[in-house]
Amino acid sequence: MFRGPLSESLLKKAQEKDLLSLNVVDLRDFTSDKHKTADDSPYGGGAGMVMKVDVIANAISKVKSQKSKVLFMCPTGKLLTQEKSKQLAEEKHLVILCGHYEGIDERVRGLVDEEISIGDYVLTGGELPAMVLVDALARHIPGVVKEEASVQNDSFFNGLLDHPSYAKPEEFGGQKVPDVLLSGHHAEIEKWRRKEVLKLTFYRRPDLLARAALSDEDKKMLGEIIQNG
Ligand code: 4G1
Repeated sequence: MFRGPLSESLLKKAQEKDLLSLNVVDLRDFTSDKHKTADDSPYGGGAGMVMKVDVIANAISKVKSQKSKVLFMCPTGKLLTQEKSKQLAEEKHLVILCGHYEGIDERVRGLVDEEISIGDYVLTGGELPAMVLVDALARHIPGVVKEEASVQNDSFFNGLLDHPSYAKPEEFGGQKVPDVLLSGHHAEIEKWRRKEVLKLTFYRRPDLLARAALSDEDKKMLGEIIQNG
């Protein structure tokens, strides 16, 4: 579940360039019995198994150092945001704990610095959420994304959605590329894009717009958008 995302694309290149180093740790290597038992049935009975706190404590203590921050991917965590991914990219060393299939002993919470969730849906494990977190934070490490402007201009850099983009052909299925984009008029293009950003965010994600820092020019454009329906 880790090899795929980590050995492709930007994350692969980031590791090759030593901008980022990742180690996958198998909890079974931190068990103490010959069967390598990492889970057990819950006290009080019931279905499912519980990941053992002693195994996890052993693993964390061996993997972490003074400079580590220990994260736990779990549904009870705080929702991952762009802001949080940026913060975590500043950390020297992260240890990311993931559950799999089952619950985890409640006392594990005391072993971690922060609990993080990527959203409200049931998953089979925290592995993919961990990869989502790594992907989001890697983009903030200088050199990982080729063009710095690409990180800065990204949707969500300013908390809004992205403007629409077009490439050849000029017409597809009766849909034409907006004239302004073919005009070569840079200032007009920027103005059009900003208006599209505001329009799209207003209609699709008004919650984002409510929290965004808007300029006077933005507010004027929004007024026009709302007036024109
Ligand atoms: C109750 C979702 C349980 C799931 C409520 C987002 C989900 C880790 C995440 C579950 C997980 C909801 C995440 C659920 C996750 C133990 C192993 C927990 C998998 C597990 C909404 C199963 N972001 N889920 N429980 O999915 O780890 O980080």
